[in-house]
Amino acid sequence: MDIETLKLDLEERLTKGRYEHTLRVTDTAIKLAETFRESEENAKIAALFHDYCKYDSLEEMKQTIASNSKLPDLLLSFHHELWHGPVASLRIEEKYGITNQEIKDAIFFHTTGRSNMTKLDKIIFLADYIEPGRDFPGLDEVRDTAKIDLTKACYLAAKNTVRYLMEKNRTVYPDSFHAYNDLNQQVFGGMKDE
Ligand code: DGI
Ligand code: FE
Ligand code: FE
Repeated sequence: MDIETLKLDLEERLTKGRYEHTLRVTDTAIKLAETFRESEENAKIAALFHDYCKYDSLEEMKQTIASNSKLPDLLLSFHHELWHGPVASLRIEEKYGITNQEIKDAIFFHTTGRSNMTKLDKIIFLADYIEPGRDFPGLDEVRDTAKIDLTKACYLAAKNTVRYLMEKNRTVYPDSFHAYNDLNQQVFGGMKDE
């Protein structure tokens, strides 16, 4: 795949701000891959494509989800912000022939996370959260943790996201809860709550 062609495609599909976010996520993901010994090439491709469908028409995404058995219909009962990752995981196979399941999954789950996240899932989920353009409460702790413990940093990001959604009275997609619970058990050793 020619990265320069892909970047031109991204620049056309995304706003300037979103394109710049994508480049910052890509840099961050490559650094995390280096630190935590994951394929830098896979991190780069997954990061470049993670928001590929961010501005696709809602009608078109709805049709794609409803008609494709790989995308759960449950998505349609939740906020449309959750659609762009799963839809992108299909589009990049159609348009760029990307069949690598790890890359497709990291893109699919980048917004919510999931149970049993792969290392690449964690890298993309975290890079999207901590890229230098972001500014959330609690971000400094997540950024510091990301230098030494990938799973714990993802746990903090997942916890902050679930808490934020609840505070705003938004619904929480099941995979976001599954990510939170599973990362909690990975960090705290799966001890029974006391
Ligand atoms: O695409 P980005 O803006 O870079 O970031 P993203 O894909 O992580 O998140 C997009 C939005 O999705 C963000 O405003 C928070 C929201 N979101 C994340 N998890 C959930 C969620 N919204 C709902 N309703 N439920 C979730 O579980
Ligand atoms: Fe996104
Ligand atoms: Fe993003």
